[in-house]
Amino acid sequence: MKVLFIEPPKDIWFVMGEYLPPPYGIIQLGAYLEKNAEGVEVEVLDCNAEHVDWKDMEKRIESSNPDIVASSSLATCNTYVVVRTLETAKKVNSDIITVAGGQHFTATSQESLEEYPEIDVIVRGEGERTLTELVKNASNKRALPKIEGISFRHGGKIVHNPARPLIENLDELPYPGYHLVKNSISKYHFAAMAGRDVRFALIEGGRGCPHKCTFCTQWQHWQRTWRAKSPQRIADEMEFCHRNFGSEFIWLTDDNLGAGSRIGDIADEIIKRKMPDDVTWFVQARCDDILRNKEVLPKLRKSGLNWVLLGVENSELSTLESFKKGITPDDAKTAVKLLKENDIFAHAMFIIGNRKDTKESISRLREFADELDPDFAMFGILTPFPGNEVYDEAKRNGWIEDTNWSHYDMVHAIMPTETLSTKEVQEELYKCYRSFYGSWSRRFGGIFSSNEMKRRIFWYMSTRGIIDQLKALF
Ligand code: B12
Ligand code: SF4
Repeated sequence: MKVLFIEPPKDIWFVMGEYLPPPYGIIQLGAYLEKNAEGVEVEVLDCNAEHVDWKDMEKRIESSNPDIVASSSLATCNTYVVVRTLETAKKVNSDIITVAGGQHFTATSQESLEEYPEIDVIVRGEGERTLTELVKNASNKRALPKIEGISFRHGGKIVHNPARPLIENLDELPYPGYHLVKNSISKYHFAAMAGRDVRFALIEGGRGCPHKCTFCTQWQHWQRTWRAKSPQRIADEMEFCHRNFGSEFIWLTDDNLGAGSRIGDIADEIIKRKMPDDVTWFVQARCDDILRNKEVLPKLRKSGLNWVLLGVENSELSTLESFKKGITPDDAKTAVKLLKENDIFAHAMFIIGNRKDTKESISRLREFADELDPDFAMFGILTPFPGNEVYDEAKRNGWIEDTNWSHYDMVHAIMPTETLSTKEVQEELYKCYRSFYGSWSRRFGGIFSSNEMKRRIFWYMSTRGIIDQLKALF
């Protein structure tokens, strides 16, 4: 039995400049299969790293001759490239079993199986155990109804088997399967964040989130729970990636830092590993978690944490409340200040385009961003991703104007607000970037900053035509 995982050719998210990320979800699944499905051969084809286009992909599938082809969308905007990948596999050999998974296909399992005949099976939610059971039983179609966590077609109908319970202890997972992409390791990078020649790796420290923001799909995907690897295990994985694959810029994929002493303990464990100073790491965080953990920020900085993406989201308390975010605009001000005081790059994310947004409220958001003055600001448009509450509400009310999934990337406007058309929301996004990065004093300060990361980001924002690309969208 051979399983070929394919990371399809994907468009980059242009507002972050140029990058090539390792296909973390599938190398994680591949490593789990190797450990738990004896005799199964695992291969990973990363089309982006190997410069494989659609025609070459066909040849690669032919020469690999797999029994199963599996692919992940990561985000909704990649739906069609996954479907095309599985279609290509079927074209090579219609007996290949095609499997899709990840957040988008989990949330749309019924619609996706109705719409895309090239998908045989969708693995919903956590993939490791479900995929392993599927692979072990792949030659016996009669076993499918017993496999928890899958959706598939049977007798002209779409069947959704019951959900599978989650893995209790994430420390039991194997280390991420970077060996499966070892020939591409030196190519993974995030130019704007760490430089073109710095090796970039992702590491997963936890799954899910205890919060329930309306615009986020994460908490629903992980069955409304939050589980974390131990601090020791997280530091071990960082060390493993650094020592074995030369990784120097590490993105911890967690969406929140977690409660209690956890994040400080992670810092202690990383410091104990005595990795070189040029091994740095990044994490996304809630503003209130930064406030709660202010005492340990110096220790985190010492452990190599040099960049934090803060979910600031909005400048109006009423909007934050409608998002069920559970923070205040003042929390954002304090969090940015604390990060800067600790020499940690403060990156803020804002969301525009909620139902009550007007030209005036978005203008106030721009003023707030200006006053907050993070080292780097990113603005996104509220997007009805299948699996978030915004999607359910928007669908119920008929607000969705654009049903092309490839536009669901928080850069394209998908729906209007009560007072702004979809096109006007798009224009407001451009104005946000132009107002933040167009200011001469900020631009000058950024390009000539003593902080290397800030210089790099401002250089990217001013030379890569990102603002022009945003203008071309309306
Ligand atoms: C790192 C990251 C990125 C990185 C790159 C990652 C990469 N490898 O390409 C960058 C910065 C480039 C990025 C960009 C974007 N991202 Co992003 N990103 C993440 C993040 C933080 C981690 C992803 C990860 O590796 N998770 C760990 C792995 C193990 O989890 P997983 O992929 O879900 O896989 C598990 C299961 O879902 C399942 N599974 C998944 N796929 C498959 C496939 C098969 C066959 C099977 C069997 C099972 C299976 O099994 C896996 C193990 O259990 C997630 C949030 C998160 N914590 O997951 C957001 C997230 C995936 N991103 C998101 C979004 C929206 C985007 C962007 C559109 C921009 C944005 N606004 O952030 C762009 C899209 C770019 C593009 N064209 O692909 C959303 C997706 C929402 C959605 N439904 O679309 C997420 C969930 C963030 C959020 N909280 O909303 N992202
Ligand atoms: S936005 Fe962040 S804090 Fe809110 S539910 Fe999603 S992951 Fe959790």
